Amino acid sequence: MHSDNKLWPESHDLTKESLAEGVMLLRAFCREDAPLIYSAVQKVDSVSPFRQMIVPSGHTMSVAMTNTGTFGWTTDRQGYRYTTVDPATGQPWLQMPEILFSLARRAAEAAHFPHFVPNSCLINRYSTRARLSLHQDKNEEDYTQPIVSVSLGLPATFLLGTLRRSETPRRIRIEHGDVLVWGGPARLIFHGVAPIAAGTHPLTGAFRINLTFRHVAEPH
Ligand SMILES: O=C(O)CCC(=O)C(=O)O
Ligand SMILES: [Mn+2]
Repeated sequence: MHSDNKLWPESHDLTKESLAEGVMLLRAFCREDAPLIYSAVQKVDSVSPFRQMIVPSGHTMSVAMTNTGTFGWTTDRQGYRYTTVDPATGQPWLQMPEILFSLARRAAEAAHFPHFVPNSCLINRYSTRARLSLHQDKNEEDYTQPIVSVSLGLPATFLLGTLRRSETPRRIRIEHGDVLVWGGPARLIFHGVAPIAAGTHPLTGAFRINLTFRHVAEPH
């Protein structure tokens, strides 16, 4: 009798890969819904267009960003923060489309985080050579909820670090439709994205799109 599946419930499941304690890769989790998710991204872009933001050092990010949800992540020379209004338009960020909210909740649940309530979705658009250097997601001021990271379009090499910046990150290939979830003991891991290789994807063309869902603490 095979007891493997009981001992290692997820190691034989090709679609669910535990990468570290609190880090789960859900391969192809949203591949079928990708066209609908991408339509939602285009709707967000029509309200709050993708823009390349400036970091406090004065550099312009290679990744273009927008947001949907109550809170949107932004940066300028003054620093990183969450806002309820898009600084570029002076209008609130688009309310999070139901398809995105429910996707994030289902993914978190599949990764054993059953109580995720995302109120922020940062959307990253990578063109060729765009990259994201090693960082922690820590502007949320609430680390009890996980991060759900949905990827569409061109593939990427995700840099999966640990809680220490000095440790060399693992290189994980992330493809269209993959969802990566990290939380609990892994909530503050360092991570990043290596430069995107040139290519064309049937859905997103010359881009990689990443949606990062988070729960941001309400201001008090
Ligand atoms: O694009 C990705 O896969 C990661 C994005 C990310 O880490 C972020 O937006 O903070
Ligand atoms: Mn991040």
